[in-house]
Formats: sequence, C-alpha cells, structure tokens
Amino acid sequence: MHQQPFDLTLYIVTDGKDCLKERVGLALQGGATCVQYREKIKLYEQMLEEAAVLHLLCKQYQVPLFINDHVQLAMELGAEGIHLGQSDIGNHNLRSLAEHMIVGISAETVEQAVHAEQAGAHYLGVGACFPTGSKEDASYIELSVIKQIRQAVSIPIVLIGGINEVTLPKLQNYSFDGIAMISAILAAEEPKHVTQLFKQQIRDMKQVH
Ligand code: TZP
Ligand code: MG
Repeated sequence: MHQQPFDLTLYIVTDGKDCLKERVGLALQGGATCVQYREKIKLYEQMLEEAAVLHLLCKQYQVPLFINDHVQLAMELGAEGIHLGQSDIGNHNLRSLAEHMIVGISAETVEQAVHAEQAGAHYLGVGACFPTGSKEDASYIELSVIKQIRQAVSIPIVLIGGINEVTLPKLQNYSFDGIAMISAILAAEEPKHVTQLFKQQIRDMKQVH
C-alpha cells in the first residue's frame, strides 16, 4: 500500500446538480478533507470532463478525489480513490486496485464490513444513518451497528446519510473517522461557512473517542 495518508474528517459527496465546481470549491475553501464524485446518469465522456475539473480543484487543496462506481473513470483520471458497493467486491480485484488507489466500500452490517476489510478496502462508508432525500433506494442502519462495526474492523469508518446540523449531534456517542455529506453542504446557502462549522464540530466529536 503506497497511498498518501488521507483525512476522512469531512467527506463531500457530489449531487449531480449544476454549478458543482463552484459549490465544491466553496466546500474546499471551508476545509472539506475529501471529495467523492458520484454520478448516476451522465455519459462517460461527460463524467470524465466534470470529474477532471473537480480533480484539478481538489489538487489545489491537496484533497483526494474519489470516484463512485466507475473504476475505469478513476483509472483514466488518475484519481486518488474509488468508492464501491458490496456487490462490486466480487467484480473487481480489489487487492490490485488497492495498490493503485484508496479503496472505499459501503457497508450496512458487521458482516459486510468484515468482508470489505478482508477484500482489501482502506475505509468503509457506513449508513444510511438518518432519513435522506439524496438517495432514493437508501437502506437504513440501526446506529448500534456503528459500534459493532467499529469493534469488528480496524480500517477507518465514514458515516453517511441524512447527516446535518440536527442529526450530527445524535452521533456524539459513536466513534468514527469522518462524516460524509451531500445536501447539508452542497445545498446550503453558504457551503463554505457550513463546512467550517461542521468540520470543527466533527473534529470535536472525534476527539472524545
Ligand atoms: N449513501 C447512503 S445515504 C447517501 C448515500 C450516497 C446520501 C447522503 O446524502 P445526504 O444529503 O448527506 O443525506
Ligand atoms: Mg455503487
């Protein structure tokens, strides 16, 4: 494994809407520590163009860019990381992928978390923690699963799903390495300002554990 150390504290996931560069740029100004390009509809060339713009932007802030789902896109771009689902584990040689980039895998159960770690994942995305309007087919975890996963694996954990100023404090008693957000930051009126506030809050929460 040869990746640079990565900081998952405040992990922005893109929303497929307009003015992405501007909004992600503001989140980076506010201190976002990583960005995931997540796009479910666009054609490959469109994604490549959009992700390349974000990659340049992220490089200015020395923040890793993760690509959701599209291994080929991540490779072509030279992205720092890839984020995949459970069903992707069998379709890729994660170990060889993990030699080239940071590999994140989503997990909703302890079994899935252990499976992802054993397959070579560098970190886990765990959720959805709370009701979210950003993912139609989201399935929800019991928050107690966070503790079980924490005990079962040694790779870092990023919590995702419906995390905003109201729900973030509910994660106070849980140990995690980072928080991933779409709407709380990218749909905010002042993405830079809210990123600054969330980052401080998340840092404080991480210190307790
Ligand atoms: N995976 C699980 S929930 C979710 C994803 C991509 C959506 C998170 O979006 P939001 O707006 O932060 O709830
Ligand atoms: Mg996926």
